[in-house]
Amino acid sequence: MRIRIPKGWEMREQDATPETVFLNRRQLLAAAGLSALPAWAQSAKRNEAFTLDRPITEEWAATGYNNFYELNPLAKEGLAALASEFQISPWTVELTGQCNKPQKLDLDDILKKFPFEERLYRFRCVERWAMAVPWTGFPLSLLLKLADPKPSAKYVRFVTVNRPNQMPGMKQAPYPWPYFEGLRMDEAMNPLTLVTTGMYGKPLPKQNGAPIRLVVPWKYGYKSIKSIVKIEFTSSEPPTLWNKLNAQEYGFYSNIDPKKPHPRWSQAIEQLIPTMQRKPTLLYNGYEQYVASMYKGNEH
Ligand SMILES: Nc1nc2c(c(=O)[nH]1)N[C@H]1C(S)=C(S)[C@@H](COP(=O)(O)O)O[C@H]1N2
Ligand SMILES: [Mo]
Repeated sequence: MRIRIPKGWEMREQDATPETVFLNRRQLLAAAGLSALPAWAQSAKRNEAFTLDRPITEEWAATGYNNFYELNPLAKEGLAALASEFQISPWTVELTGQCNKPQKLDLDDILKKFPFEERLYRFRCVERWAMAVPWTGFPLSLLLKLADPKPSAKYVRFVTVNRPNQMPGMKQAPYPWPYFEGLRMDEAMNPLTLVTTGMYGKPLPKQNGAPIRLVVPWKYGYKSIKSIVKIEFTSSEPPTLWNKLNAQEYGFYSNIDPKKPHPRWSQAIEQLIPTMQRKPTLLYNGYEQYVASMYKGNEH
């Protein structure tokens, strides 16, 4: 029997170059030191536990249609251009309040310290627009545990950076800046609650809350606070910006519920950007199995 030895030009590529062709383009560029992607983004594997009932929103839509009142309280489009002065490096996040190890963490330390993964999450604004995004991040619980919260820590308060000279919207509207939000301790420690530094495999764009934000997928979007500089453990329920502005319309919990209308509109339907295709709203945005046990049903 004659063994036919393939000619060089007949060889499949992976026979010729055993290692490299099994790397994807992103990894190849990174190996050559040519990638703009940071190491944490390259190593973040998709967590297959989180699946969607809809396509991933096109990146241009999720990064081009935003709510970030510090940049512009009146518009959702064109916010990237308004963020040109916003400096996101260096950046520190302070852990403080009812904890044994208060500390300030440099963003670079955070990026090195935690096991980054990619998760596909549905995201729903209280105004009814919705999207589905691949976020890169890690569970907030890991960051909180670093500070060793005391038993008296029952809630967590989050604060956004306060830079009126870099964020033109802050001088446009008389909100009680800086933006502030909060979660109950069990919500903050829930494995779904994600600290996020990237989306679509890249660092977060400024208009989406660079360099570090929260993503709380079973709650209306305003709970997912952007550009965080301070995380404080508190013994009582912290005030939140939207609740302070209008307590009738925006509660502390803000869990997504199709049966609980906003005082000015129904929440039964949501609309997927950019087509605004209508979809039924899901209880807890479809995350009931992960979060329902935390609630008695009277939270709002
Ligand atoms: N600091 C800060 N965080 C914020 C907001 C904001 O105006 N300022 N808007 C919230 C609202 S209302 C929504 S719907 C989401 C929007 O996130 P996205 O622009 O990434 O879609 O961010 C939330 N986080
Ligand atoms: Mo929102």
